[in-house]
Amino acid sequence: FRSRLPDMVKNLTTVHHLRHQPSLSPRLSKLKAVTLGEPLASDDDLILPSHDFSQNAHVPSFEKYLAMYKRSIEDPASFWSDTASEFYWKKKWGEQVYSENLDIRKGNINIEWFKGGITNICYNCLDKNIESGNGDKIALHWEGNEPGVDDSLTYNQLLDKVSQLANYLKENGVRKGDSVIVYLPMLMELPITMLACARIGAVHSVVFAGFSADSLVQRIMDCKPKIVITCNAIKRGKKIINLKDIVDSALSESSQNGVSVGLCLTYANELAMKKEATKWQKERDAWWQDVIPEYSTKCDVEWVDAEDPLFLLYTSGSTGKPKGVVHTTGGYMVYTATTFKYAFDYKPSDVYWCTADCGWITGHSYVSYGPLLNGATVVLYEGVPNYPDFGRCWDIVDKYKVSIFYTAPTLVRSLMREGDEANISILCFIKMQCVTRYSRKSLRVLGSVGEPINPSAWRWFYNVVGDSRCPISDTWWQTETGGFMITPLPGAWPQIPGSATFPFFGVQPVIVDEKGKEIEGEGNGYLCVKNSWPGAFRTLYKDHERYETTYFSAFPGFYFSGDGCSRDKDGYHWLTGRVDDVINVSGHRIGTAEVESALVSHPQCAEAAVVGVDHEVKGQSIYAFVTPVEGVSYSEDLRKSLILSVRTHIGAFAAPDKIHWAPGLPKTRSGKIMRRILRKIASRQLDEVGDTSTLADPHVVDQLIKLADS
Ligand code: 6R9
Repeated sequence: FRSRLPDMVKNLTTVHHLRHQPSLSPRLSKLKAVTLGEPLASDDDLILPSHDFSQNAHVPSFEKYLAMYKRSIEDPASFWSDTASEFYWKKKWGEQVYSENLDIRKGNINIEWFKGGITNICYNCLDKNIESGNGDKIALHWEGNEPGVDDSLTYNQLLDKVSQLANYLKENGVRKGDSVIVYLPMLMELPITMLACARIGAVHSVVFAGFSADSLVQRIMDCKPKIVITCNAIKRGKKIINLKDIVDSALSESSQNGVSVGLCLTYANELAMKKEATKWQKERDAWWQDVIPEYSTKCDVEWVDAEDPLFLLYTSGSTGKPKGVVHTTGGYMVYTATTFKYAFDYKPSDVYWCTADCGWITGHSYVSYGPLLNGATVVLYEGVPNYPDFGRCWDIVDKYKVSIFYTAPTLVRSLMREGDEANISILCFIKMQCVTRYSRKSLRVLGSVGEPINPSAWRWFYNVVGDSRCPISDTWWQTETGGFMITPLPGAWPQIPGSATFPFFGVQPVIVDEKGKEIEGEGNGYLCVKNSWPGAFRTLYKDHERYETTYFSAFPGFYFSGDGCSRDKDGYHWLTGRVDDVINVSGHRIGTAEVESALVSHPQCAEAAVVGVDHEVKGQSIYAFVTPVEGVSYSEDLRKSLILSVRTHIGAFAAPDKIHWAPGLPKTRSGKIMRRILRKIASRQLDEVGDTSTLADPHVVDQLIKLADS
C-alpha cells in the first residue's frame, strides 16, 4: 500500500474537490504504519487496510474511490440516478434528477432530489426485501433490559406488524401528511411505528423518551399530531420510568393551550409496569395490545412523491426553541442506504448493532432506515450499556454474533475507563475482563458517531474491542445532513486515529475562514458544504426563513454545519467540535440557550449563562453560571431545585454538572455576555481569561474566580 502512495497523490490532484492536497505521501509515509490485523502502538500510527479486507470491500482501493468520487462530483445527476435505480420506484423521477440553490444571494434556498419520482420507503425496507427472497431473514433482534429477555422478527413478521399498525392509524383518521408523535423507548414497536407511518405517508416525529413533559408539549404544540404513540413505562438498568404519566401531563397541558390530541396509543410494557397500575383516560387512550392485533396484516402502500416529507426531528440550535428538521422521502432513502452500505462495507451476512436510540437522527438513519433498506439484520437494545455490568455490550455482541458495531465515543471512553482501572486492584482486574472475557470474534467493522473521537479512545477501541482486526468508521454527520458526510470507507485508504478522513460520494466539504473565504488545502476553520446531496434536510418545519438564516446566511453560497474542522496536508479531515452555542454531552446535542431558559424559568434565578467544559467521558459537560434574584442566597437546596428545573424543562440528560454561583456575569457595555471568559473560568484556565477591560464591570471576573470552587 505504502508503495502506491505516490500514485494516490497524483490521483488526488485530479479530483475536483481534493485538488489542493499536493503532498499526501511525504507526511503519510513518515507516520509509522501498521496493517489492519496488527496492534497500534501509538496514537499517531497509520493503519493500512489489509489485503484481505480491501479485496472483499465494496470500495477496494483509493483509486476506485477517487474514480467514484470524481463522477459523483462532476456528474451528480448520473451518479445518483444510477444509485437510486437500485430502489423500487412506482414511477421514475422527472427529467431533472435534482435542483438546488444554496446561495441566499440568488434567492430562496431550495433543494430537491428525484422530484416527480413516486415511491415509498417502507415498501423499499420491507416488501422489496421480502420479494427478493429475504422474508424469513431476521430483520430485528430485540434484546431487553434484563439479560435473557429477548425477541426477534423476520422481515415477513415485521411487515405484518407494520401493516396492522398502519391499518389502525388509517382507520383512526391518520392521513398522508399528518404528523404523528412517537414517544417510545427502544422496543421493537419504535421502528414498527416509524415504518407504519411511512407506509401511509404520515410524518413521524420521534421524541427521545428521555425528554421531559415540557419538551413534549413544545413539540406537540409545534406539529399538532393526530395521535401520540407511547408505552406505559420503561426500565433502564434498575430504574423504572413512567412514560405514560409524562405523556398525560404533556397532553393535558397542550390541550389547555389549544392543541388537543384525541388519541394516545399505549404499548403495555408489562415488564416495567402492569397495565392495572397505569393511569388511564378511557375516551382518549387505547392499549396497543388490545387494538392492533385486530387489524389485517395487509396494508396497501401510500405512494408518495420523493419530495413528500418523511419525518420531522427536533434538534437543538443556538436559540431556546428546538428546530423541526424536515427530511423528505426519496433522497433520504437513497442516501441513508448508500452511506450505510459503503461506510460499513455492509454484506448480507452481517449482523449489525447501533447503540443509538431511535429518538435521535442516528437511530432514524442507522438503526431503522439505512440498514433495513439494505435488508440487514439489526440488533435493538432496550437498556443501558453498563447493566447489569460493564460487559453487557460484549455479551450482546457474542450472543447475536454482531459483525458491525456502531457506537459513540462517550461509550467507548466509559468502557475504556473501566478497563484502565484494571491495573489498580484484583477487583478491577475482573472488571477488565469485561471486554476480554467475551470472544467478540464476530466483529468485523466498528463505527463511531456523535462527537470527535480522541485518538487514545480510538486506539483502545481498535486494539482492545476490535482485537486490532476491525477498521473504525468515524462518521461525521448531523441531524440536518440525514446521513454520513465525511467518513472512512474501510478498505479504501489508510486510517489515522481521530480523523473522519474523506468526504462521502457527492459531498464537497469546504473549510472557510471568518470572512467566508474558502481555505484551500491545508487549514483550519468553519466546516461548510458547497453543494447539495440527496440526504440533506429541506427546511425547518413551518420556518423556512429560520432554515435560511441559520444555515445559509453565515457564509453565503454554502451550507454551514456549525462545526470547526481542520484539513491536513494529506486531505484528511479532523473535526474540532461545535463553534456555535451548542454543547455536545455524551453525543447529545444541547443548546446552551435551552438550558439557560430552563434555569431562568426558576423563580429564584435572575440570570444564567451556560457553557460546555471538556469532560473525560462525556466529551463535554454542562457548566452553568447562575445569579439568584435579589435577597436569595446560595444554598444546596437552591442548587438542587435549579437542576430539577432543567430536568423538567428539557430532560435529565441536559442537567448541568456544575452550578457556579455568580454575583454578576461578565458583560460588555452593550450587555452581551462574554462567554469566552466564562469558558476559561469554567475550565479553570484562569491565566487565560485575557483582556477584561471591555467589560462593563471587570471586577465581576475576580468575584467569579473567587467563588469558583465554593
Ligand atoms: C449524527 C449526529 C451533530 C453534531 C455535529 C458534530 C458532532 C457528530 C461526529 C461529530 C466529530 C464525528 N458530531 N459526529 N463530531 N466527529 N464523527 O450526531 O447528529 O445529534 O445532529 O449532532 O455532532 O458537532 O455537528 P446530531
